[in-house]
Amino acid sequence: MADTVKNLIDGKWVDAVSGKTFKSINPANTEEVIGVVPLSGRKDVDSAVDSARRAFERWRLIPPPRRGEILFRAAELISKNKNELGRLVTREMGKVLSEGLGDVQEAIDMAYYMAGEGRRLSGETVPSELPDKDCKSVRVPIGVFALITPWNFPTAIPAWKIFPALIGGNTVVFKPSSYTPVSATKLIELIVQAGVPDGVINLVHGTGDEVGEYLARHPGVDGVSFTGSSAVGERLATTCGGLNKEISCEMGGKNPIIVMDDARLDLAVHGAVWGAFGTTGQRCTAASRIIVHKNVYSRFIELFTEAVTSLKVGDGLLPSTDVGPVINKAQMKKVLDYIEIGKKEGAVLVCGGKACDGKEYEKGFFIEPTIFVDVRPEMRIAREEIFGPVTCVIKAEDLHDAIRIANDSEYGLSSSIYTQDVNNTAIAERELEAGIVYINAPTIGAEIQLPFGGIKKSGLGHREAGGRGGALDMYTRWKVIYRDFSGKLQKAQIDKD
Ligand code: UN1
Repeated sequence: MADTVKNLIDGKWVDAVSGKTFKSINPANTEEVIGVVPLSGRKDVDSAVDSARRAFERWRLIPPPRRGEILFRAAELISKNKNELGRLVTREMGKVLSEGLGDVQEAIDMAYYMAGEGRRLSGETVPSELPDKDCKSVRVPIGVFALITPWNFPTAIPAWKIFPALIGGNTVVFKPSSYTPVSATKLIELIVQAGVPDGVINLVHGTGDEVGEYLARHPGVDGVSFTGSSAVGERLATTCGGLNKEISCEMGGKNPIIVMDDARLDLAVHGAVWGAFGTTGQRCTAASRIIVHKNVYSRFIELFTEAVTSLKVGDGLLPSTDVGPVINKAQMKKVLDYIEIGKKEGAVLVCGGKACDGKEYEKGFFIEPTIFVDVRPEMRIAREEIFGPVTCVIKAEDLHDAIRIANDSEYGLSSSIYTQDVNNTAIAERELEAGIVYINAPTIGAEIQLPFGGIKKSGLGHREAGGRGGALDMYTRWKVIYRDFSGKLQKAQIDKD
C-alpha cells in the first residue's frame, strides 16, 4: 500500500509549496508504488533552512548530555521498529531482507554511539606557560548542515550524518535520495518522536538537481555532507569551497580483494561473493576487482564461478533470494552497458552477463551476477565504478604486483587481502592506498565505531562515523580558550626569565 509522505519543516509535516509530487517505486516490482512524495523546489528549501537557522540558536545551548538522551531514545525507537523499517528498506531499495535489517541496525548502532558522545565531546586542557592562567580547547557547533544522501543505504547513511550533526549541536536540512524517500521519512518520524525539538531536523524531498544543489549553495547553510557519485561530490566541493562552507564527501570506489596463493581459498571465495554481490554490488565499498595470485588463479575462478552461478536473484523479501534488483532503469542500463564494454574490451565472461529472463523478473530491474576474468588493469571495467552486480578478476604475479594493481586506481575507499602469511598482511596493511584495509574479510561491512572514508576520488574532507578522526571532526569546530586570572597583563613568549 502506498504511503503519502511529506516534508518536515519547523516541526510540521507539509507538502511542497508547488503541490507537486513524485512516486517512489519498488525496484523488484515497478507496479508497486511505495510512496507519493513531495517534489520540492527552492521555496521549500528556503523555509527549511530558515527553520534550521532559528532552531540552531536554541539547540546549540542544550547541554550535550541532554541531546544525547534524545538520541538514546531515538535508538530505542528505531530498534523497536527495526522489522518494519527493514522491510520497507527492502521494498523501496531492493536489498535482501537480512540486509534491509542490517541497514537499520547500522542506524541504531550510530544512534547509540553518538548518544554516548553527548557525555564525552572532549577537548584538551593543557598547562599555560604563564602563572595564573589556564588553557583548553572545546568542540563547538558549526550551525546548519545540509545532509544529502544516496539510495543504497536508505537509513544507515542518513544516520551517519544526522546523529553526529545533532550531538554536535547543529541543526540539519536533510535531502534524501529521491529513490528511497519513504524509508528516510520513517527514520525521521522516529527521531522526531524521540523528542527532537521543532526545526532541529528538517526534511526536504526532491531531486538532486532541483533541491540538492540549491540547498548546498544556500547562504543559510554552513556545512554540507554528501554521499554519492564522485562527479556530483567534486562539483559540490568546488562550489562549497568557493563559498567558504564546510564540505565532506563520500564518493565512489573500485575496491580490490587480493587473493594470495597461501590464502584459504574457500574463505576467499565466500568473501569475494559477499563483497562483490552483497547489496547487488551497490555499495561504495563493493569488491569490484578480485586480484588473484597466478598460482591459484584457475582454481579460484572455478570455485568463484561455481558459487556465483548458484546465487538466486529475485525479490529481496523472498527468503530464497540472495541478490536483489538494481535500483532503477537508468542504473540497469548503465550496468548492462558496462557488461558490453567489458566484452568489447576482450575480458572473458564466465557467468552472468545479461538481464535476468523469465516471468518472475519482468516487473523489476534484475541483472545476473556477472564475473569477468582475464581482465587487464587498463580496461574500463577495471577502472570505472559500475555500482552493480559485476566484478572483474585480474591475475597477479606476486604480492607486490597485486598491490601495484590494487593501487593503480583513481579511487581508494576499501581494500582487502586474503592470506595466511602474517608478513603479507603487514605489507598489505602498510602499502594499500585506501581508507580501509580488511585482512581475511571482504571489502564491505565497516563498523560504525571507527572512521569511515577513503582517499583519492573516494573521499574529500572529513571522515564519517565514530572514533578519533571520525564524524565529530566534521560536525564540530575547535575553539581555544585562554583564561588569565592573574589580575595583570601577562605576555606570552615575552614575560620569561
Ligand atoms: C556505502 O556503500 O556507501 O562498510 C556504505 C560497508 C557499510 C557501509 C557502506 N557499512 O559496506
